[in-house]
Amino acid sequence: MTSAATRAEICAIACADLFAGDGEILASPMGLLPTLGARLAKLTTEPDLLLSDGEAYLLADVPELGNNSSSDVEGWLPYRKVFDIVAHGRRHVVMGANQIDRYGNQNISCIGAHAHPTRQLLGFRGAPGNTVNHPTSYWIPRHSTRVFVESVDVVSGVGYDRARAAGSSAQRFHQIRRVVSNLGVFDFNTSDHSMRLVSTHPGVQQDDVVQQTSFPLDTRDAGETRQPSDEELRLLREVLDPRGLREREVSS
Ligand code: F8G
Repeated sequence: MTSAATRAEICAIACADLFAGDGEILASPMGLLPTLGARLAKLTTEPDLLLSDGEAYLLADVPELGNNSSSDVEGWLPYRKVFDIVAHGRRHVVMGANQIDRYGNQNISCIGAHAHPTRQLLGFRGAPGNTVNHPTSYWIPRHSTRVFVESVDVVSGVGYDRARAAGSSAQRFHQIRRVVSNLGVFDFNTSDHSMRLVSTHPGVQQDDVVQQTSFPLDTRDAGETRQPSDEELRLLREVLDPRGLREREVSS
């Protein structure tokens, strides 16, 4: 009898489902759980996904998390080449966010005023180009009102309101697919493209999510995040992450 899925495993499944229907594109998961999800998707529903080692090599196989040394390299993809793929749009990136707001504006740049930040973070990185060129999703390992804010301090990834204000060229390829946090799954399929709750993870109450979110959430059609199949659990536990690194990122 397979033991029940942990919260980390539910998050890994939700991250794998981000790539549903993507086909033969470059998957660029940033972080442990998104990487685990992309590799699980490749082994199950999305065999045509192109995976990299997160630095400069395309992988021919699907290695265990944290063990790229054993993988077969099938191509070289330095950053300058990634920009070509970004511009062509055949990519789905899963980024993180120090802050994200109700229209999907993301901040990984700094906290406070850009001219005099109280905290310098990663910087804009590829966030602006990603969000106006191809599908973008977000992974938030610690859902809180500090992250899900009324308004981000600095916009790195562009949200639906700003894409709309910038006009059709900014909107044409703009698509924030989903946000996965340790509490639930969210999208922007509402009339004004504000964030809505798609599902809460098993054991999470909708009120938990509402309390940990600084802006109103549409929760009307929310369900429960799906459970992994026995085969998906086997792949997670025995093939992709036998050392259980996933449990360090998300506690149950
Ligand atoms: C806060 C907050 C908050 C943090 N409110 N304070 C404080 C108040 C916290 C700490 C301090 C630090 C295509 C492409 C690219 C490339 C390509 C082109 C990308 C070339 C590659 C390179 C490039 C972008 C990819 C991501 C980011 C992934 C994360 C973070 C994190 C943790 C969010 C999980 N709200 N928040 N503080 N990158 N990483 O109290 O204060 O600030 O806090 O796509 O790059 O250029 O383009 O963030 O911060 O997606 O998401 O790791 O920065 O580690 O340590 O938590 O404690 O020190 O006082 P973090 P953290 P203090 S795509």
